[in-house]
Amino acid sequence: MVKVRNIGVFGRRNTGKSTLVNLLTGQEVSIVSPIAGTTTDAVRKRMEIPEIGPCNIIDTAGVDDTGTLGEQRVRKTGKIINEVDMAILVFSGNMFAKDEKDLLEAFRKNDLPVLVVHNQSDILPLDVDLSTELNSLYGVDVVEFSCCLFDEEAQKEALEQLISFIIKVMYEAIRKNEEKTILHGLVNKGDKIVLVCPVDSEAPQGRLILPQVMAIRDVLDNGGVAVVLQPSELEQYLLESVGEKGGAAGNVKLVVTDSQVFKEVAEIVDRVEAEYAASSGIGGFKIPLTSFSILMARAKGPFDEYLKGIAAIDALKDGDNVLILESCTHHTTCEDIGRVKIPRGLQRYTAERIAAASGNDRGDAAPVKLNFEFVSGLDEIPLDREYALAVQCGGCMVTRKQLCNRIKSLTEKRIPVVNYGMLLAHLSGIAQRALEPVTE
Ligand SMILES: Nc1nc2c(ncn2[C@@H]2O[C@H](COP(=O)(O)OP(=O)(O)O)[C@@H](O)[C@H]2O)c(=O)[nH]1
Ligand SMILES: [Mg+2]
Repeated sequence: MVKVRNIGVFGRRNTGKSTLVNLLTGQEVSIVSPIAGTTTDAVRKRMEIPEIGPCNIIDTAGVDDTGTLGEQRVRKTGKIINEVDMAILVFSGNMFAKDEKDLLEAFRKNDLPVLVVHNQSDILPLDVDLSTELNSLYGVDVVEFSCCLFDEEAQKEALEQLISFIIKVMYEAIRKNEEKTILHGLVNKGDKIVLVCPVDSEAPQGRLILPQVMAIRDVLDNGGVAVVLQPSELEQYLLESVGEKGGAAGNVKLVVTDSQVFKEVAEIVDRVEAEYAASSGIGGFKIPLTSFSILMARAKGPFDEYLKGIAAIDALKDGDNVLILESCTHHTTCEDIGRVKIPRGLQRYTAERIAAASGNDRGDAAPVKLNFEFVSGLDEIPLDREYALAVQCGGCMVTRKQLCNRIKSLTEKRIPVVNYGMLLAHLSGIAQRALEPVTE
């Protein structure tokens, strides 16, 4: 899967942002004019950057826009800061003042690498002292640039130099935000990783699902051995492998299973452990067991926040507000999980937990009503209400950075967050065991 990176172009009006975007992408995509405020909406254009691959260049409205409409545009620009992997800050005429400083501050808050471009340098060249000062104060590269050079060769050369700076900053961005692999830190050379992949009616025709493929690849990349089997083959395999190698040493490093069959798999693992203890007389032999959804949560999002969020599930009470964040709007199975499965499961679980806590039978628990609110895609999160919990979807359609930024806006307000997979694991009582191998 090829990843598309996002680059936002920011700055005041009339600094030549749209002209620069057009030049970079080699196409007339944004309307350019000397009238301030021409670009009213963010314009995205795809371009291929050498070494980096496909990128969306996002042209934004000037941050110095005024009036009600202007304010809306400025807000939208702020939203884009949350979505991009790196920023290009355009200024000109050596005017580096409040707007530019505010932007740098916003980038810094988001841990967003930035390249500063002094445009329109044909009109007024970049002041070298200013450049040095910006570099030492903010640690940014400042590139002197012009979109309107007469000499075609010189323009081409300048553009190439600019792109090489973009590549440099993008590398920094990638290094900072690279998604972790699904098994990061869990598999070393020679490790045997058993992947339990049920092929049932829910499995896609003729292929494996993404987390399974990712896990196989990760094992291969690390020189491990991937054993892929269905639940029905697991017990026999584990027994043989334990018998052969004689116990824990050099044996199965980890079993990863689909959550749907977690309990069944856990029972098998327990049986094998007990059988080994009985036949060898050596106790305490454990085969670590986790689930694909726990591994995905660990690879994709702010896992430590999710771990903290789990406690909040057990503190929910009647009338609490719960926010469901669906980052992929089109995916029907995800939608079903977010709109139906989680609300229903969470209310039932909470009712039973409250009943059990007060010594009542879970069977005649008083129903609990939670108020669910849904936010789709990267829409703005309504943070004016109090939420007892937020539940984020797996986030397969968004980047790690986008996901982490979104969740940061919640945790800053002390709203606990979990994700779909971890919530479902907790509701079905498997979270604790599935988390064990990944939380020591
Ligand atoms: N001389 C000169 N004019 C430029 C340069 N870049 C952009 N312009 C002009 O500056 C004006 C504003 O450009 P535009 O791209 O619309 O600015 P934006 O508001 O930042 O998007 C237009 O008239 C452009 O032709 C440059 O490097 N040199
Ligand atoms: Mg513009």
